[in-house]
Amino acid sequence: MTVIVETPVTLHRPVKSVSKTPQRWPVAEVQALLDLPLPELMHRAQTVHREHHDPTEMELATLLSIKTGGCPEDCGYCPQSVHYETGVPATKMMTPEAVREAVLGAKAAGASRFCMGAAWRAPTDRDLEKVEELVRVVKEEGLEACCTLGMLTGDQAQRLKGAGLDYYNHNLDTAPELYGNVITTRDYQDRLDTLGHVRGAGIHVCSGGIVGMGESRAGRAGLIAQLANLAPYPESVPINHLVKVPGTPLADEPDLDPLEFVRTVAVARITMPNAKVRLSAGRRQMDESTQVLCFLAGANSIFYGDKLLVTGNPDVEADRALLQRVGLKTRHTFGA
Ligand code: SAM
Ligand code: DTB
Ligand code: SF4
Repeated sequence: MTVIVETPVTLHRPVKSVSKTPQRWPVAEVQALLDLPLPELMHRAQTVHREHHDPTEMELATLLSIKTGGCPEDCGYCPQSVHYETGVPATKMMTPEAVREAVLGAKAAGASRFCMGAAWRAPTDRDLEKVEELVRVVKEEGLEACCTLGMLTGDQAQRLKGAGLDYYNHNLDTAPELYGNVITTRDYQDRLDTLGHVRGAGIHVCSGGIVGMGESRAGRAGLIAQLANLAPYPESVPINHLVKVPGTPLADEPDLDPLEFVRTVAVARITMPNAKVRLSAGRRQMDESTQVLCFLAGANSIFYGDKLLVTGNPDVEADRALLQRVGLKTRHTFGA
């Protein structure tokens, strides 16, 4: 029997549970973790981290926007939506030659994963053919390949798997009950359906969300519980801090207490012990001490390179210095 989780009126369709077994992480339990005194929460997160990972290793993933702007979706955080005046011009898709150059640069700088993002609601089959070629370029250069292209059909996911794609990024972004406040052009179940197609094709799942969009702790608990209750949970979990882009509806969102962000990372680590937890967007706006607290809370992956998709990321030199100061090894230094 499929369990239907109660959903608010803002959703177009009810969100089906992805598993027939009892939920591993009830939202109340996730919220109880978020509410722990910070020393207790950090101790638990570090214990889980050490049991499942080398806490001195950091994964470096580089992002490239292969098709920027002009997106028909209305995601309230996104500078690439046509619905908002953000000054981001729409571009054509990058050529395989230009992508290879970017891949070589990322490889030389020490990245191990290369993630290509496109501002689409969903790729057409013609788009997908071109992306398959780009995935092959990444694989030829020996990096792990990840794509984030919007919604996929099962057949499209199979085709990407055939091209050698290792990971597909598709974020749940927020708790189901908050989704309709942020995006109206698709619903939560669309996201879950795509994740199902990706999983079904044998591609590793990369799925996370955004913190700092005005949600309460309960909202953050709802997001983490959804991710942790996917069966299996994602191999890769990006925790983005909202980047407030002028022109987007969330541009004037009040600042989130940085410790709330750290708590969210810690709870992602505890509830998804084997996953790579990525401290994703928002590092440019975050002080280095907060980033280090995130590493201590179990974040073991970062986006590496001066740009995310359209907004800035810390300079490569600054990141190298930070990793060295903390004593973290990257694939370059641990030689995997
Ligand atoms: N169009 C595809 C999609 O939405 O699935 C792929 C690209 S989209 C830019 C990938 C993710 O970037 C979003 O799901 C969201 O989590 C993140 N993102 C976009 N704008 C952001 C912002 N201003 N701050 C933080 N994260 C953001
Ligand atoms: C993810 O979770 N974060 C990345 C990646 N997946 C594609 C995107 C962050 C985008 C930040 C705003 C921008 O530069 O567009
Ligand atoms: Fe489009 Fe993705 Fe931005 Fe939403 S997050 S507007 S789907 S590019």
